[in-house]
Amino acid sequence: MTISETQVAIIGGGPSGLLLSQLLHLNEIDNVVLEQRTRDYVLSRIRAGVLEQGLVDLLDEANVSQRLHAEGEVHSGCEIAFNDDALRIDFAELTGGKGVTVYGQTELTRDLYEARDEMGGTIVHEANNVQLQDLDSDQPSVTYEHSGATHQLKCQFVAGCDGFHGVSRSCIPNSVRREYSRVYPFGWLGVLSQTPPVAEELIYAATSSGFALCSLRSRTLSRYYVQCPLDDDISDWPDDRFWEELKSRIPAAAARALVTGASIEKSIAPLRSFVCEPMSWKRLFLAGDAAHIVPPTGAKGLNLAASDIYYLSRALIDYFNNGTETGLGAYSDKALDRVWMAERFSWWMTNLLHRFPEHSGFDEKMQRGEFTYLKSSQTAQAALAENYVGLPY
Ligand code: FAS
Ligand code: PHB
Repeated sequence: MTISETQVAIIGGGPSGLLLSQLLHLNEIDNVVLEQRTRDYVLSRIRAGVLEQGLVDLLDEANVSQRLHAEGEVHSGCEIAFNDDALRIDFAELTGGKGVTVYGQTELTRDLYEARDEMGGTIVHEANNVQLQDLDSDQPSVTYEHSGATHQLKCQFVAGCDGFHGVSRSCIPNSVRREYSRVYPFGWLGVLSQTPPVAEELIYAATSSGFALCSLRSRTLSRYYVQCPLDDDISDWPDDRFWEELKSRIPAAAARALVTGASIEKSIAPLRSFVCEPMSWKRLFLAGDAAHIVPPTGAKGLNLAASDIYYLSRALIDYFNNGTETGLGAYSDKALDRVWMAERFSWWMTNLLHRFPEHSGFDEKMQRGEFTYLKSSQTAQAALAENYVGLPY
């Protein structure tokens, strides 16, 4: 077994782990990222597309936002359509000038990898059988297998950035860990197509046959979603069927303007709300999807990972550079306050816009009433807007 040492062992080379690694390195805190997959595999995943200003600011701080500013699109509003009715939510007017930036998580992850390479960061890909040891001591470590050998990485802290299916969360003892979960009775079928976006801004559409979302990655690359049954498979959705279903769910003008094309990526994602409390235990700190999951309706998943990393990076910098443990002790409560507000918003948007199989006529009337109230009230629109652009860190 080889033995090496670092200050912070980061499990997971997705956006959470990479952003934390970059911020710590910029503050001269030694760290190693252990990622179970290859870099190509990580970069092949198509996920989020909407960045809150807080995340953009953090990427500026991490010195990885050059391409984001050159290629990302700042959006000052979006459309919410409800069957034959529609409403534009004017983020800028309702939040004193705030907006969101549309830029793919895949590109953000690529930018982070390139920045880590430029700084000589240590990222171990295909790190298998990662195991966290002695978290309740002042000498924790992580063991893993790589290139046919077993390795031990001694550290002072472990950051669990290994996503929902990672190993870190379960290292918090069952007697300590509390989990809250809701699984939604449908999924999102997502398609990426090399076609011009159907509209300048995102369109969230609710119809009696289900939800649809028109999003984008650039002026020539579009991202679309339709709600689908949980037991559907992408083989049930040839491109022609997808495009016809999308057209039937979006406003007529958008359906007429829609440019269809071959899908270059197609996947079905399940929807769930999930939170693990606490988000830290002894020398282990969870961040991002390792600690929480939101349905993508509110575009909060990646953005919540960002606020976790904002709090955790500052706490670790304070510990190593200023000798204070206050931030580490407060991390879980601080992060969870913002997590639960984003969970609420994502749950609310999902309940407003989706067709639930078990819904009664009354439930559908409640959805219609919610939309009619939203359309009639600047206050209600401002509440949606301030959550969508991102609550303060
Ligand atoms: P990630 O899951 O991105 O990264 C965790 C990393 O840890 C992965 O690279 C994984 O390989 C690695 N890992 C796992 N187990 C490990 C182990 N044992 N050892 C070492 N490494 C390990 N959010 C939105 O805002 N909008 C969306 O539209 C959206 N769509 C999504 C679609 C899908 C299918 C999924 C799964 C998520 C989606 N999300 C979306 C949420 C997503 O963007 C996450 O919030 C974001 O990836 C969080 O980043 P991380 O916390 O880094 O977790
Ligand atoms: C996306 O572009 O992938 C996207 C945008 C907004 C969402 C979810 C996904 O709410």
